[in-house]
Amino acid sequence: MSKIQEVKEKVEIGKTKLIPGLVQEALDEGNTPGEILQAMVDSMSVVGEKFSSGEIFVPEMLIAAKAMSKGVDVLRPLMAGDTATSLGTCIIGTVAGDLHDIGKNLVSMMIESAGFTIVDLGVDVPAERFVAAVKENENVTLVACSGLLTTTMPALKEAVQTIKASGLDVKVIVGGAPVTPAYAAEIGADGFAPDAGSAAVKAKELVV
Ligand code: B1M
Repeated sequence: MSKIQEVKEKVEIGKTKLIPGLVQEALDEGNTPGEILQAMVDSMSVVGEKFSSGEIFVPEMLIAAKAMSKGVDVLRPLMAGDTATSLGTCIIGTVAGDLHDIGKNLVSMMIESAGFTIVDLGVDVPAERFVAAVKENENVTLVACSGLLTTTMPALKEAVQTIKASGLDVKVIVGGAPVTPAYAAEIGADGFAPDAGSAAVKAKELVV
């Protein structure tokens, strides 16, 4: 079995301690960081399907997520690229009621590599916290809000609308599995991206 296949399988079953070593071996085998990342993203899709079908439960989903995070830690320095901060500061967080952070962390990494300074508010971030963070930090040009649950889509709407109502001069980008371009437009976001790579492209586009 190839190392990349092994990474995929071991993330699925949450073998957290093995993952950093396996990711390194997959790199040594000549796989690119992007290919390894995609393998781990695919693992999480499998985990999601197994959860939906009742084959696994929240604890298994959680350990798989931890395993993926360990793998991302190994890839991060290789994917970070140029960290020039000329595009200003980006406040990022997962919206209120939502604890999913893997996608948000990948988006954060890619937006940082596009040239933003990142202030990460973590998960379960209330709308007002985004506004406060814009005021507390210097040269904030962008707020990035992630939401993974259909039940937290209203929180995404509240975040965008609270930021817009504050009158602060910042762009807002939204994304996450249930978010569509139409929903992003409907709630008044300036931008939407379906994945981490395109979030970085869109982020740059919004502020230059
Ligand atoms: Co949860 N979960 N989860 N979960 N979980 C999903 C999302 C789910 C689809 C699983 C399923 O049923 N198949 C489902 C949501 C269904 C729905 O709403 N339609 C679900 C559910 C139901 C739940 C709970 C309610 C389960 C329960 O308790 N009964 C619960 C909710 C807790 C809460 O948040 N309040 C819950 C809990 C959890 C864990 C804590 C156990 C764990 C998260 C751990 C963590 O994140 N640290 C977890 C996990 C791991 C998942 C799955 C399996 C994987 C998520 C993930 O990390 N994907 C997920 C199933 C799935 O996604 N297929 C699932 C990999 C990641 C790279 O992709 O996050 O989509 P993603 O990010 C992508 C894009 O979406 C996009 O770019 C990213 C990278 O390319 N993107 C943006 C994300 N944010 C963006 C922002 C942008 C732009 C793009 O601009 C700002």
